Amino acid sequence: MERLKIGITCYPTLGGSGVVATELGKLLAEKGHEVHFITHSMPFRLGKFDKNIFYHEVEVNDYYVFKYPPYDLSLASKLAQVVKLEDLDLLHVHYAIPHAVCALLAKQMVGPELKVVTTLHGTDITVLAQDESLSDLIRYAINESDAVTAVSQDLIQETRQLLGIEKPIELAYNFVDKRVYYPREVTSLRKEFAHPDEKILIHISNFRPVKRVTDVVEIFDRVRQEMPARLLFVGEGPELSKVLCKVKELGLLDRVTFCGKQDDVAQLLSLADLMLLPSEKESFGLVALEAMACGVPTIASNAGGIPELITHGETGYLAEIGDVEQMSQLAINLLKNESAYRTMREACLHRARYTFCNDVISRQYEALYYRVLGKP
Ligand code: GMT
Repeated sequence: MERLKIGITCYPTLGGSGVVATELGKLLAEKGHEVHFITHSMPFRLGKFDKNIFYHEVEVNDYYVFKYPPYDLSLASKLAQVVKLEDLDLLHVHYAIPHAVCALLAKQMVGPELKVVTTLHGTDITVLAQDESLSDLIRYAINESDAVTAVSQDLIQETRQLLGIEKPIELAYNFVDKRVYYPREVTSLRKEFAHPDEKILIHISNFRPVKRVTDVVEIFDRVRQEMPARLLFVGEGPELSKVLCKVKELGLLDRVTFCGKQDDVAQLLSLADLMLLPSEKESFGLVALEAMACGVPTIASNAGGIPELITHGETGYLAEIGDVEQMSQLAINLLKNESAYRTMREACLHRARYTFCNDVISRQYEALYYRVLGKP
């Protein structure tokens, strides 16, 4: 197949969309394509040097007349420059706002032969599209992109409903690299976190209100009344102090570890027995897939795209948003039943490996690029 030159723009700091965009770029580079990341800082999962991967930093001019430095214009201008300089075939942008809009502006500048593929990740639709000052712009970004993908069927439906979009939106689930996400050997590391008879529960997020992180504490509190257990929090964000207060209020400080932001998530996941993801909204829930690939089932809320990822009773359990009582009961029953747990763990490994596998999804994106470019 012809080698493509692909530009990728995403949010390069912590977050599932940045992880997916970066991992996809790495996989495409492995397949021999030339991949150019065009972002305001180095994507945090970029890792080691690869001769097919390039990074172009977007610098924002903070001229004194600007009340707000115009990042979006700097990005559009940089995209157009890189496309021309490197002769890129297409831009794959993650998030409609601002990235798709910037890519469309770059396309106006360089010509219609440049193709724009936009991936919707969630909050660009579920939050921003509700804002009337932005909804027309998001609709424009989707309608004018050469192809649009979304990370769950639920997100596709919500996009159609909220914005009245008729254009086809292709489903491209998130994925995990099975060479990175697998149950690691962590016997000695586990001893540093818990006694052998203790269960380890884990929550990983950006601690935004939508994650309902205090529910995690409530669930954990009920679980540890039934069995010896510990809770690991990975990540940081605006709700962290509220969570800390809740942990103190319930007298759980000696049972809870705050690990902060971490790079080697597979290692930490491999320590855990159960992942908790009681979010208000989640268009996919990448972190639950990462847990699944490490053999860790998730107790989650029945929200957004989560049921497309977690099959209730097979690879985890779902309960209504905010129903901490039911979530705790499900967690307790599962952790007490060794054989049910073993079966669920196997199902997790199988589902992550075969349904959300890096090979399958990267091939899907590749096929989409060739189609958009009219290259059979
Ligand atoms: O969930 C977040 O707060 C971050 C956001 C992001 O930009 O990474 O996550 C969204 O995209 C992820 C990758 O596709 C999905 O796994 C998350 O479910 C989605 N978050 C929401 O829909 C709230």
